Amino acid sequence: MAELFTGISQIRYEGPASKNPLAFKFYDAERTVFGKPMREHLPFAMAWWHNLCNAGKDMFGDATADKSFGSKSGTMEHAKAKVDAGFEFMQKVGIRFFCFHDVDLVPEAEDINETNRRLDEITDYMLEKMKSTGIQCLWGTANMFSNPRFMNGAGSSNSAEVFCFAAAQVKKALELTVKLGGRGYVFWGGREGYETLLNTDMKFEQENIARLMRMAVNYGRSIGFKGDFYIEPKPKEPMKHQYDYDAATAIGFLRANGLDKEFKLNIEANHATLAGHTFQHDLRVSRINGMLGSIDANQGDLLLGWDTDEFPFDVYEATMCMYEVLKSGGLTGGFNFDAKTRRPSYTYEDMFEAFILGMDTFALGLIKAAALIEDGRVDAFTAERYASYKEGIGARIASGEATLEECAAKAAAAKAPALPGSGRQEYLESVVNSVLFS
Ligand code: XUL
Ligand code: CO
Repeated sequence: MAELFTGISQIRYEGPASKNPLAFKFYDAERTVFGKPMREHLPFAMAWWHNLCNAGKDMFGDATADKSFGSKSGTMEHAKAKVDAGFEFMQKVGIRFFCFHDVDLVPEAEDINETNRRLDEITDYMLEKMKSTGIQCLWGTANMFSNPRFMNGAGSSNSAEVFCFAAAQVKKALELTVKLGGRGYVFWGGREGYETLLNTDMKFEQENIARLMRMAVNYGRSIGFKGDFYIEPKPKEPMKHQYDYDAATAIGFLRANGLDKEFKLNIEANHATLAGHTFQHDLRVSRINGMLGSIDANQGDLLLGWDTDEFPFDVYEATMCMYEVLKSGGLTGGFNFDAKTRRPSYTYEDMFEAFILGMDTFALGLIKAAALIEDGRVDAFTAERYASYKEGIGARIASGEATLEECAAKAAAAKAPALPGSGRQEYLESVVNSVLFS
């Protein structure tokens, strides 16, 4: 196989002073931070769909990038060329994982049996590459939102035939994930939602989504899938309302349907902000519920109201993300760059520079989050803020022993409580700045 990205060699760490666009400034894979090498903290993954399939087409204009990789789109030859390109790219940039949807890998045929045959062929080819490079699969998923048949959703479709087709895709995508040794399997409910409540049986639709997930768990476990299932929340887009709105909603749904032991969450930065939260908020909700599994590492544009899937460059956000990840004891999944270069950044160099940006941003986030924890002032202040629950009536409340009457008696004896201590937000923000910029 001929080299595709000629003129671009292995991307190396050159340090913060480097001006080389094709070098890492902060991501130093072997550098130990918080007790382990950066590459162990940061299992980065390439999203097959963005990096190898997306050529910059949007609803106002055609593709700007050439992702043909030397062959004709819609053919198995092109599917193989994408595998070649993807593995060369991942090796050169030093990425050890990838994520895929079924239809990212091969062109979909009219007949699902033919699509599945193509998927078998391409994954045989991918397995060879995985063996020779050591690159692994982070997670797999089924695209149950692009084809017109999924206009009303997959598990939530009003059509039982469509539900069955979705089930067939999930079955195959699970088999492929097992074949490729994937760490996880994702459900992103792209069209699992509604456009209008006037035609929607919300209760039935949500129950059916849970049924599809339960079927997937049962089948996955029966074929030896030992990884985590993930829900990837998103509030809207493409649907007006999506049922997996945010982390809290998805956790409630999983618990209500007895799926919370099998599932964790895959939190995407841009989805959290679309839900009106910070990225850190959804990570925190997942972490405190023991369900932070994996991350779709990208960034939105707060001036735009849609999912822009930008490569992350906001070091403050990455620091707060890595703070949650370190407090969570790491991820069972990884950091998937569910991100695309901007439409005017259409060259092969741009693809590399985008990953360098994302990896450097998360490396900085890791370094700064570790420094914030080691500094200790933020954590110590937060712990101290709840000191009144350490003894007396506070301790009895926290242990669940206190009664309403007991609390009321305490309040009556004191006549009125003193004001709680200052929240000192401005002081804490300046601590963060001093850690970030020292
Ligand atoms: C869409 C999105 C998806 C999922 C996988 O917003 O994030 O690419 O990550 O289906
Ligand atoms: Co995503």
